[in-house]
Amino acid sequence: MNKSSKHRFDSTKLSQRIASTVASASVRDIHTHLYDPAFGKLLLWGIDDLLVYHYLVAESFRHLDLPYNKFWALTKSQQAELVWRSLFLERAPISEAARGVITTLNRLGLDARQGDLSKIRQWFNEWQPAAFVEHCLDLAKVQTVCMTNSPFDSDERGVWETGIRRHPRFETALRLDPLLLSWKSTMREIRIWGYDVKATLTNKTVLELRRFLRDWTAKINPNYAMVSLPPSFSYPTDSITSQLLEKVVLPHCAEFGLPFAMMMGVRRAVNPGLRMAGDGLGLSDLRALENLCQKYPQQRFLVTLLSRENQHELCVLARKFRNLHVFGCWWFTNIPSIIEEMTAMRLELLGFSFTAQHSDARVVDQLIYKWDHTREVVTKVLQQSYGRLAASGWEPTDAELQRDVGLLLGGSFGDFCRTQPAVLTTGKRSR
Ligand code: RAT
Ligand code: ZN
Repeated sequence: MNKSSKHRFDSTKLSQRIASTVASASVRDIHTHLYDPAFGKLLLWGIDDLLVYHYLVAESFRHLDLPYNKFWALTKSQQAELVWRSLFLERAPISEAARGVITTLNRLGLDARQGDLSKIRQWFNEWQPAAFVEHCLDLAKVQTVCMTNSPFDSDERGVWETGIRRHPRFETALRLDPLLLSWKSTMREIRIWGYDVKATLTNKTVLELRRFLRDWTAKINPNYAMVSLPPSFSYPTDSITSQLLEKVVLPHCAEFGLPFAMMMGVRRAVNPGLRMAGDGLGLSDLRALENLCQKYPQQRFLVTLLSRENQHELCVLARKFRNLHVFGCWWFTNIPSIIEEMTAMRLELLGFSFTAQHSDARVVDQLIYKWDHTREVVTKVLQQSYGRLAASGWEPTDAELQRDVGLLLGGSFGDFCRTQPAVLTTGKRSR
């Protein structure tokens, strides 16, 4: 056998098989800010919500001749009109978030080129929210979405407390940012809700916080607990965040078998005038993550990072710790050029043991573009990777393609969440 000869295969056919597999694969969207229709007005949808998406507001302000507070004083429709004018009429909607609106409108059967928002609004007005949600999920081929559920959000609390009939395609996640990052004010709120907590983490306070988390876990039945963390996060330290993790959150996760998701690297309110659009990013200290993975081998950590410069180090860390699952191209990394490099790198370092993307959708219609755009890039990356593999002598069958793509779009996350903690126990190093 001539060892140097490349395996012969029909690369056009393989590329087509990959494209159609990715296009038809069903997605499990593991992190969004969408709400089950039962949450009423918390569920965002329609053209105005699409246009006032904070990703677009930030971009729009680069062109608007208007102080921030004047913009915020406008109605949602007026704000949407300004965004439409500045990003869609006065220049081409070339950015990822702006193109997203175009993809979405086109897939909904609307002519984005007509320029007239009122016609587009009319079209949306004819929908009932629940039917529209179903339509978007189906168009995006998204089987389930995971919400972000915060006991600290007063609107959301109200809904959970009145009791609701849950939609089967909306899963839940328990968001704990206020508890871990604004302890003093959050502690006061928790006390008002009937838990006997004090500013110092006495035994009693720890027990009461565990009771609080237990109550919310019973109420919402989350897939995982979660927090977003600033670049300054480090572990271990004697900070209250570190202590709360050790004494309250991680023991709670262990008790309920919950993975703990950390979204690392966000700098909140870099420009407060922009409100939700004013957050930035910074490099995370991945030693903190390494220390957590090392110290809690039976705790499963789900991690996504905001800084592009951290991504390679994260992949290497995931090779060392099987209790670490890498997911998504988060927020500022959710742009085609970076998704492409991150997905290629992850495949090369981690095989299929990661989750390629989450949508982070806040408006249900966004599921359409977020997943369409991700599918475009994942297809391209897989065509290159499988192309190389086939040239090396392993051409995948259709069934294998379906299996592997399924892993990237939620299957691998499901496998990770099902791993029994006992399996994750580390062995002691013997040399
Ligand atoms: O992507 C976003 O919409 C951000 O505003 C954040 O919500 C981020 O995804 C987060 O979950 O903290
Ligand atoms: Zn998010």
